[in-house]
Amino acid sequence: EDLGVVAVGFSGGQCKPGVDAAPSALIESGLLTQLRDELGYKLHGDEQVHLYTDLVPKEDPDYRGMKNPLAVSAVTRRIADQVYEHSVKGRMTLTLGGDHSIAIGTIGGTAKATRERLGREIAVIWVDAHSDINTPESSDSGNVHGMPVAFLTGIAKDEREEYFGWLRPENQISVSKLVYIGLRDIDIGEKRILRENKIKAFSMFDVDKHGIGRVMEMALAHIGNDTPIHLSFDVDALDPMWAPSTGTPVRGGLTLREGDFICESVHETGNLIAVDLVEVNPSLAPEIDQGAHETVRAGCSIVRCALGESLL
Ligand code: DIR
Ligand code: MN
Ligand code: MN
Ligand code: MN
Repeated sequence: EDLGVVAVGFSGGQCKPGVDAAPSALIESGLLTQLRDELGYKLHGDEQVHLYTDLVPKEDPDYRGMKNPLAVSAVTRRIADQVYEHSVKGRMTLTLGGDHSIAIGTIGGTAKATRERLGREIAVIWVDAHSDINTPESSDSGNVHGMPVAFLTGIAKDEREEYFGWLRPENQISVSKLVYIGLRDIDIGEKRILRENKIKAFSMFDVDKHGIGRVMEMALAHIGNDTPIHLSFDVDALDPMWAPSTGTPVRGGLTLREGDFICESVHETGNLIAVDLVEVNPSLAPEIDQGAHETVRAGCSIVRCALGESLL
């Protein structure tokens, strides 16, 4: 099977340096080699980590409270093109981030490619401790990695091309085809948005109450069984015990096995078209070397499970 790989060394959607080093760390630990040699994928792409420095302007003042708005908009616009080029050819697409703002590009790209190729809307499974659905106005932090879902659904928008106005209807997803898993740290404004838009969300409460097996049945039933699925996995969905090296760790998260199970279940549908793995930050951890190693290892496991490892 063909696999398009996009390695995104970008950290401008939040304020902590280091998340840009994740793709190299994941690749150096052998992830792509495993996908090629053990899972049998034919890899496509330039096999280089993109830093997009040419797209980062010298001056990038806050706009509607957003930090680095011109840079994040320009970089995600470029990522949307990269992902689109793979996805429109029918390739499974893997994007290694980078902070979660990059999903504006990855999902913007697959949404457009899938409309063109299959005439279909995609569904998105967003696995995260956070719901990343702040509007610029509801955000306390101004970090765009807390806003990608708002821009992708049209809940947040801007007229100006250079401030995400480049997102067109064909790049967007509908709120009814969005499902969250793993939530446990949601801002007040986000809660209102989730409620008002009746968005399907399985928090850690639901994982504890029903078990991950039943949660995945319900999540996939909501999506329907022949809808193309884009899986966007924020490593902070995992408990810091398994993934300490991330910008905003929140205790009480998924076990690594629960994270792997989510990915295996999505793979098993046969409808997966794209995977993002984001927010691995090898420079952050209480015990840095050990923590970074464990987090990279967890990230590799998540990706391998999504791409079909360990299903008989
Ligand atoms: C917070 C934290 N909700 C914000 N968000 C994220 O900044 O909007 N941390 N995504 O990963
Ligand atoms: Mn998160
Ligand atoms: Mn996130
Ligand atoms: Mn398979």
